[in-house]
Amino acid sequence: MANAYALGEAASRTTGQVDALFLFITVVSLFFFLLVEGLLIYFAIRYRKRKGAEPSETPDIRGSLFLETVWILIPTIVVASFFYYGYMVFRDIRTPPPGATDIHVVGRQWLFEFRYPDGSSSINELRVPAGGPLKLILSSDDVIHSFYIPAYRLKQDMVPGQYTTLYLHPDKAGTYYILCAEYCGVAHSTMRAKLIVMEPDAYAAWREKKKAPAALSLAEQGKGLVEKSGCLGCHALEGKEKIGPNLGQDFGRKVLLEDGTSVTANEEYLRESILDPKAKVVKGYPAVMPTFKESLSPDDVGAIIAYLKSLSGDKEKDGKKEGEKGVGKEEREGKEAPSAQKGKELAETLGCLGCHSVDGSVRVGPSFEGLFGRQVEFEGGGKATADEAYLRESINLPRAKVVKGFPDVMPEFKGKISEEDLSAIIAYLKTLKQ
Ligand code: HEC
Ligand code: HEC
Ligand SMILES: [Cu+2]
Repeated sequence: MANAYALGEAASRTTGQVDALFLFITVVSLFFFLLVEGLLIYFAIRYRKRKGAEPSETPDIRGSLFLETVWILIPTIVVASFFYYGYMVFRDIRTPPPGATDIHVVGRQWLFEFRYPDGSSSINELRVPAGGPLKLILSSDDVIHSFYIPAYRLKQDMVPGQYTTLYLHPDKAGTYYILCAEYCGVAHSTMRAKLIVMEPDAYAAWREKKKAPAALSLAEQGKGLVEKSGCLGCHALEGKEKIGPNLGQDFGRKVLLEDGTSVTANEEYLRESILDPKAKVVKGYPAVMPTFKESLSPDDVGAIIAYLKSLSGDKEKDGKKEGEKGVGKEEREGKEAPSAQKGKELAETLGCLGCHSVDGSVRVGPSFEGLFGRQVEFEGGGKATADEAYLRESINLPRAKVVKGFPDVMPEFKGKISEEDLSAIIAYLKTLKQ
């Protein structure tokens, strides 16, 4: 997998495409490199100055139209073929596959969060069935990250305040690394997640076993937000228009703008329309829509967009099937006693160790070493003993009590990790004596 020329393992169709392109460019370049260098060395030897040879006059050679044409034409064809082949692969990778499942991915210092159509979410683990294509809608909560799947040969920036997209074809079951490929702060190197592609049967069985998904699907959460935020005062869904355009129009349609240009109504356009409505004003409408930057979180906007998409024409295709087809967060099975070993693995995979050391040194957060039973002082006064209840709260809702002298940057894990996992992590923390 690590080897870019390992053509054998086609984890995804993009793997083979990118590798073949790479191989083509390398082989052609190598051929011309050897040809040119070979001739150079050959001529240098063949026409070298020999000892005792008569000095001879350099022949007066003028241009050769034939030769010059050949050496302009051949490199032009070679370079044009690189471009053409590269462009064809690029175009195929960027073309939306029909029927793709939407998954929102948020990059955060230093973890990846995945939000699925059924309303569930997971951290550092993207679990999907093999076969169906995926559309990842990427964004960032803080700085620029880069979403990189080496086994698929795909990489895409995650930019704060903007959506970017990446299409995946999980063709082959297996576990693949997802890495952050853009330096994003001290714990950048620990920012990694797993893409777990399961056989459809195994996936269905796993979903069957896991607990019911979150109460509301992503689109349903979006519906609630649209009703609550007053959008419907200005927008009808269908039929007679109010002040703004109807919200139930087709996703992906062309929208004519006031300045005469047009845009495709994709996720990025919808996001911008909600957060920065003045940036692109729809033709024939007054620019009166207020911004919702302050009142809607990035997660809320993602949910609203899922709702707007479900209203549009492809609701049969996407909205209904989400129930069975959508992918959900992992609920680890089994009721075994919380084991410190499992807690250790979790602390690694969830990115805790990116911010917390286990050797007493201070990273972004306090060290885990000797934490259990320690007296902790809080920002703004107050103290507590680090007992189980305290650890539990610190992990679920870190904002509730912020440790003195540390920034309030730890992400919430409430609802992102199961009860068993939490117990396992706490069991692990208890083993880290000084
Ligand atoms: C004060 C009235 C008003 C409110 C409230 C309002 N909008 Fe708008 N909206 C408009 C108008 C007018 C336009 C068309 C002009 C423009 O593009 O700014 C528009 C445009 C849009 C567009 C682009 C539509 C298209 O067809 O291209 C979207 C999407 C949108 N609004 C979503 C929302 C959402 C979601 C909310 C609630 C969170 C909301 N709006 C609240 C008045 C409003
Ligand atoms: C983005 C960096 C970051 C990540 C990731 C992170 N933490 Fe933290 N954590 C902090 C910071 C900063 C503090 C101190 C401020 C506070 O209390 O919120 C903290 C505080 C804590 C505390 C309280 C420590 C004390 O001395 O009282 C515990 C327990 C804790 N984290 C556990 C975890 C666990 C378990 C994980 C993984 C599931 C995790 N953290 C992931 C940054 C992080
Ligand atoms: Cu990153």
